[in-house]
Amino acid sequence: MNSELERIAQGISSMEIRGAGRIAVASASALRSVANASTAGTVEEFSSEVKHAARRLVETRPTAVSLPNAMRYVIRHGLNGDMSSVEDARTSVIKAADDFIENANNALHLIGEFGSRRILDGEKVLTVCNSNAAIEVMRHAAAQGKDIEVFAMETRPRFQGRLTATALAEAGITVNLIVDSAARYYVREVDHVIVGADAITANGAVVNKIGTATAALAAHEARTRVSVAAETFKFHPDTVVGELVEIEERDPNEVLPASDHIDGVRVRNPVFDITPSEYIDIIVTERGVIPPQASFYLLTNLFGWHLTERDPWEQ
Ligand code: RI2
Repeated sequence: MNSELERIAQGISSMEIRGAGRIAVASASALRSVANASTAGTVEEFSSEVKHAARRLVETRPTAVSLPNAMRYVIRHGLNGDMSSVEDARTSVIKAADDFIENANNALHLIGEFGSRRILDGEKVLTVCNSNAAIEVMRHAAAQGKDIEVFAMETRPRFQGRLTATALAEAGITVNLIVDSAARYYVREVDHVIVGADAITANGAVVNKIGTATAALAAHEARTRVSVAAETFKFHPDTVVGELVEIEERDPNEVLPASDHIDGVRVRNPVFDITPSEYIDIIVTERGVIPPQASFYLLTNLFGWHLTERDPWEQ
């Protein structure tokens, strides 16, 4: 097993590498390393090594579709066409991985640019977890000289809200760290809820860190706008053919350490929840700002010709 592949796969499973965009980029770079280090003697052997690595990565975390979408991109672009030698195939997979990573970085920049136009000077913003895409929007707004104040939900049990608060404070943004259950208390004070996404379905529902749906529901009640910042590789192609998104449930130890075990009590730890499209105003992507109801069209536009194909790592 390639050691860089194993390091990245384990890092994603343990959440040392986390965030839907980051795990996609890290997985693309893992395939790059596999391609680089391969000693395969034939193109077929090389292809099966790359697909095997993709399967290993896809199995690390089930919810964020960014990861399988990154694998689809690298395999479909990298292992396509005429590859007469292992060297051709290697060059092609490395290029596809590099292209995915470059596109992902460019996408974040464009999302920041587009999303920040929706933020007004003096706005107060509520956010959940630690989303690079959502942070990029807020950073762009601040860089344009808009004076914004952010309320960052701490995001139990892993406290990713602290990462967000740190990043925003470093960007010179006024930031308040709040407990998750204070979302409704503050939502009347804020003008805008901005969150990221791990997966967006064909019907425009957004799967994101647990607590997002509660914040969006409170925002809906208070008539506060909800924006989702997400690269197009967060749109879930399988939902067009009727699949449901699997919600990851992690180790109960993250919520209550085994040493604090309470007899007769089962601890549950779902990581994501689903916000229906009715609670979302816009989704900011690198291809533009869309209403959630346009998700189906975006998905068929992005993946339409592949929808009935099996996943490339299963072939
Ligand atoms: P970006 C994270 O998942 C959060 O749910 C966050 O909102 C989402 O990924 C998107 O993050 P986790 O890995 O891709 O913390 O915008 O479970 O960085």
